[in-house]
Amino acid sequence: MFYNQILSAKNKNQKLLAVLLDPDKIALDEVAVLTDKINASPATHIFVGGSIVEANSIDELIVILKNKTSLPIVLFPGNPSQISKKADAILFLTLLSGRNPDYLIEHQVNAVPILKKTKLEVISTGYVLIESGTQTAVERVSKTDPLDRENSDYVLQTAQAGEFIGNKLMYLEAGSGAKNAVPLEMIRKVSNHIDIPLIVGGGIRSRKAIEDAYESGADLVVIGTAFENDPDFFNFNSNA
Ligand code: 1GP
Repeated sequence: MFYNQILSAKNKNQKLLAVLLDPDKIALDEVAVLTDKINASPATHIFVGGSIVEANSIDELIVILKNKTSLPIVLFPGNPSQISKKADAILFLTLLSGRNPDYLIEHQVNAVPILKKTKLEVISTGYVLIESGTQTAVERVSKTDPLDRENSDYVLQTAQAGEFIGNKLMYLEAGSGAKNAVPLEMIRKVSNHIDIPLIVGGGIRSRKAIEDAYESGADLVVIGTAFENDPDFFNFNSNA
């Protein structure tokens, strides 16, 4: 159902926007106020997760969110410990850019018994990490190298392999807080040559950068750090 909504938005060329909340970076007593800001923003989805979530507060965070918003809550987990049955859906990620079997199949296998006890909609998602100028948490935690930001052909080939494998979404990721976002020409190339919806995130910090990503072919843009640093980010007054 949530996947079908994303697909139908893509078919209508309606662009989607997710706010990423990392349970380790927000205090639970701030969530209600932040959710009001999200409700007043153009966000269409809330993603919850991070590379390392140490706080054992994902369930609690989602309960507060659910009380305050009707936006879909989608898990974006760094590992199976971040699964919460309180969410609506989960991006079931495969780190296609890396060659670490833990992030290609081990975590996925370990997640199954947990997922089978939930009603979460599981959405197969190819996750492709692109070099962004500095080492990001995904690189560090997954112990994998990102793909060369100059080599769009290889990034496309990787995304197409994910599509052939059966991924339902493709996520081009520069990494949270990335110095440089995914190059626009890379977004364009990938979006022109895959049929599944394209998510783009990492290092996007302005309204213009969001618009540029959409114009280049992103179907859904993810904003994490910019909103963490400035809860008024979506007012778009100071950063246009
Ligand atoms: C990270 O793509 C997301 O997984 C968001 O990145 O924190 O840089 O917005 P930022």
